[in-house]
Order: sequence, then structure tokens, then C-alpha cells
Amino acid sequence: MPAVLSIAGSDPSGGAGIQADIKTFVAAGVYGAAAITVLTVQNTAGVSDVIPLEPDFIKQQIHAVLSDIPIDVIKTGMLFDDRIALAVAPFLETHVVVCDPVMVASSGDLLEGGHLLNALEKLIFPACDYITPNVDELERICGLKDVSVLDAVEIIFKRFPGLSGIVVKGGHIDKDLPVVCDRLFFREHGRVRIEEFRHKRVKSGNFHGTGCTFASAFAAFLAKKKDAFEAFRMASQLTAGIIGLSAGYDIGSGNSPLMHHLWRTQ
Ligand code: PXL
Repeated sequence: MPAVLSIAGSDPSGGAGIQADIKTFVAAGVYGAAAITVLTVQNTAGVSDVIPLEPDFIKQQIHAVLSDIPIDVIKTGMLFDDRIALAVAPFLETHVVVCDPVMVASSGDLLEGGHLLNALEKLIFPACDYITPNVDELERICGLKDVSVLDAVEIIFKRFPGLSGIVVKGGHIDKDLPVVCDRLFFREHGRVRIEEFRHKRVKSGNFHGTGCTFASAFAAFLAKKKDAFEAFRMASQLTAGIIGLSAGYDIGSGNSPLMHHLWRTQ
């Protein structure tokens, strides 16, 4: 049975974080486990508070899962600060890891405590196989403003020789165009191969948890032993499909979440 462990934060409104990850694992047809890093207080309108859990308690959760259940892929989400990154990092070495470098919510709320970027770079990325930034996160990670996506990717690949792939989600790029283009940059024999997946831009505004969903779906399809390109295409298709299905269903006063339960695998 393919199984994925998500190490991420809790969103009680069910739209993002651990809750979105678990729904995605079900939709993608894998067993899902979840170790919680932080509790947030939030709803569709935004995040109003965050309590990070004790790093030792987070370690115990991860150890309890990994020592008991065969996990194929680990997906990380909101790691929040350097103390949590330090607790999580040792568990990543032995697994395929998809890291969603969560720093800011789509509502604009900051999802980091202290020294997060530095901790991601020092402790987490060196142990990852894939990262799934949006363009804002890509710029922050590469450290340059107004850089092309390809240049940013090349800079990041140089700095992290163990990374196999960078998925850049297209939702935040060229927002006026009717098409969204997600891209996988995959390092193969010293070259970067680019795979693109285009889908219609949905103008719903129901995008809460889209990033969590994409990264979890990608991790799930890798756990199902798809290669990186197939896993990327299937994750794009699932995420775009659920965005489309969710368009007519607004819940909450703010950025409405995705309706994972409407997804049926063909
Ligand atoms: O979408 C990023 C994200 C990840 N994890 C948690 C969140 C959010 C955004 O709100 O709340 C827990």
C-alpha cells in the first residue's frame, strides 16, 4: 500500500495544511499519515494565531509513524521556524521528500516564526528530492528579485546538488492569461529537462489550500511509483481538476477552499 507522511501545520477550517494534505491523499488513492508542526487559528478569511508545538513532541510524532508504518514519501508543509526545521531534518535523509516551502498564506498572512528561510536552506533543502515553490517563494529562495523562473531554478539547483526537481506552480504567474502553466524542472545527467502542464485558468477565487494540494498529490503519485514526470502531470491534473470542480461552491467569507471530495479518479 503506497503511504505518505505529511509533516505540516493544522488549519481548523479544513482548507489548507494537514487537513488539505489528508484529503488529497484520499483523492489520490494513497494511505496518509500526518505529524503536526503547528496549530493555526484560521478560517477562509485568514490566519489569526499560530502555536508551534514543542520540537521534541514533533520528533516523537514522526518517530511513532516511521517506526511503525512503511512510508514511501514524506511531504513537508508549514515548518514555521528554525527549531521545528531542526527537529524534522534528521528524519528526511532516509526518505524521498517533497518539500512545499510554505512561508506566506494565499491570504497574505505570514506563516513563519523565525529564521525559517535560513533553516530551510541549511537543514531541509539539502535533504529534499523535490521542492514545490510558487513564484514568490522561488524568488525568496534564490535570493534575487525580478529574476526569470529558469535563472532562479538554475541558481537553486547549483546551491542544492541533491535536489532532483523543482516544481513551479503557475497560478501566480501571468494572472491575466486564460491559461495556467505548471512546470517541472528536472535535473537529468547534468541537464535540466522541463515538463509543462497547461490548464484553463479558473476565475473562482476558491484557491485556499491549492499549494498544499499540489505538493501532496505529487508526493502521493511518487509513492505510487510514478516517475517524476508522470507524478507531476497527475498532480497538476488532479489539482486543476479539483479547482474546476470547486468553482461553484463558495463556503466561508474569504478565500474559499477546494472540495477534494468531488474528485473521482477516472
Ligand atoms: O497554503 C499554505 C499553508 C500551509 N499550511 C497551513 C496553512 C497554509 C495557508 O494558510 O494554514 C497550516
